[in-house]
Amino acid sequence: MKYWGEPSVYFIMGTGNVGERDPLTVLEEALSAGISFFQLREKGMGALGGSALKKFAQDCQRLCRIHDVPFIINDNVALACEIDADGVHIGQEDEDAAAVRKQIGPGKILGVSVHSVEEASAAVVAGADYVGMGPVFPTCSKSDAKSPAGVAGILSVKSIYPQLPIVGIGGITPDNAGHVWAAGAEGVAVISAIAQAEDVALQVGLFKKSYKKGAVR
Ligand code: 3NM
Repeated sequence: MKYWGEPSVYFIMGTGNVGERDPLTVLEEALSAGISFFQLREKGMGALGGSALKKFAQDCQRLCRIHDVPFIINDNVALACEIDADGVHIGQEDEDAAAVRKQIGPGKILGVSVHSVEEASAAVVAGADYVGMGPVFPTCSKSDAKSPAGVAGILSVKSIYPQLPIVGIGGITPDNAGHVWAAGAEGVAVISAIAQAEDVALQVGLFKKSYKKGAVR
């Protein structure tokens, strides 16, 4: 499994993000179209829990394995350990990153959401493999999202940690992704623009193409 070899389209989804569609069909389409990461983020009203969440997570994991794509779980270290997910992603309000690294061990992927150089430094010290920075643009997918910050944070973290993989997140579409690539991000993390796309495969393809248009490295 390779992680950051090429520009990453990092798809994030929970059962609440796909409207009337079947989330596993959406995931299968996104995987077939070439996403590089998948994060299960089961939040909000009607979110699955307990054995239903575990089963859904295992179904997602099975699809990711077929496509050799890392399967990351948002903010549920116990579930990630129980089903042997490839990694965990946490926010600043979740468990302490160093404690999570200890629980999942050195071989798993740890992602941390950060909003400043200070938070990025702390994430690096705690053993993060990558950081998510956002929201870059306005988003409706996270009720407690901060104000959109554009790509300024990505630029400043990149200037200090050039080797640290960064994924931009928040309101990213194929049309605006070029700004995120141009800032030096390794990936674009996306919920709604893929989960709610009429044609998921086409949309993933457009995200991949946006790299060629946007990157000015
Ligand atoms: N985290 P969409 S913004 C899950 O700023 C999440 O840390 C954010 O969804 C952050 O692609 C966000 O639909 C929502 O805007 C991203």
